[in-house]
Amino acid sequence: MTMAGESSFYTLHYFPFSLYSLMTRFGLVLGRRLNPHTAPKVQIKLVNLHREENLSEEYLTLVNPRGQVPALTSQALASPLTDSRDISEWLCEKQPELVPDHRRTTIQSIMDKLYSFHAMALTTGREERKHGIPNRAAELLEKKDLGEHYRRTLEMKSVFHELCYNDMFTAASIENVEAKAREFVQELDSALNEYNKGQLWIFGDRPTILDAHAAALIARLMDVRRQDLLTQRVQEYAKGVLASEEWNEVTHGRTTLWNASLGHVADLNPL
Ligand SMILES: N[C@@H](CCC(=O)N[C@@H](CS)C(=O)NCC(=O)O)C(=O)O
Repeated sequence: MTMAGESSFYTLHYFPFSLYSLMTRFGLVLGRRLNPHTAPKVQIKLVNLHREENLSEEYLTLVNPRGQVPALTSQALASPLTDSRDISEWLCEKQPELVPDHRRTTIQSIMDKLYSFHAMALTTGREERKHGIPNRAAELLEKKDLGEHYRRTLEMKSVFHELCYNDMFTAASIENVEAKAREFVQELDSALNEYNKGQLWIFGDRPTILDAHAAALIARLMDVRRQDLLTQRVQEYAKGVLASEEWNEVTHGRTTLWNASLGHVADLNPL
């Protein structure tokens, strides 16, 4: 049996083209670079959203009833962590060097801004926005031969889907998310102006948990050509991070968005 403590093993349920998964994995990589001795042992497990593995009975029951990635499981946890911010907070408790005391207030304030909106409203293409994100859980519920338990888990996922995605693409909601994204970018820009001085990471030569989240979000915004939301300074910072070994360890040179030239996600090696 695995006991809680330093030797515990964790599993990060992960999809390589999920923004919030990328943020989480980048945090793990940066923490390990800062201090390999305190870095938790985390294996990365693919949850292939393209094959709806997030809607399997096993995933919905044992990992995340919301059917989303990322999620962190372990016998050392009382229950799975099913939100990227919760996973990062757990990581920062284990590796406090990711949140240096004298930067804590700034980091928390910019993280609050980053988590004040869901980036999907900004990164979904025009056509998809028109039709909305299909509720596949509701479609699966049409099947006649579902077991009672699986039916209940799909019903919960379907309700969550409606809550999460129903109003995401209305003009008012997109306008609101764009305004929040600009506030995040503005505050990041000010922090870069004050602390960065041409170095790789936001606060100089050592990364923090904020680099993991901010750089991944900016990478995605650049991948979907939303430079209109970014400042020049923020783009320069992100370009530096995206050229780093640390980012390469997460993406292996891939973009944050899947395209056919990358092949099937199930065949990606390394993940
Ligand atoms: N608040 C969550 C958001 C996670 C999220 O939106 N995950 C997306 C991929 S980036 C997902 O799993 N989508 C599949 C679905 O919702 O069915 C977090 O920060 O972890």
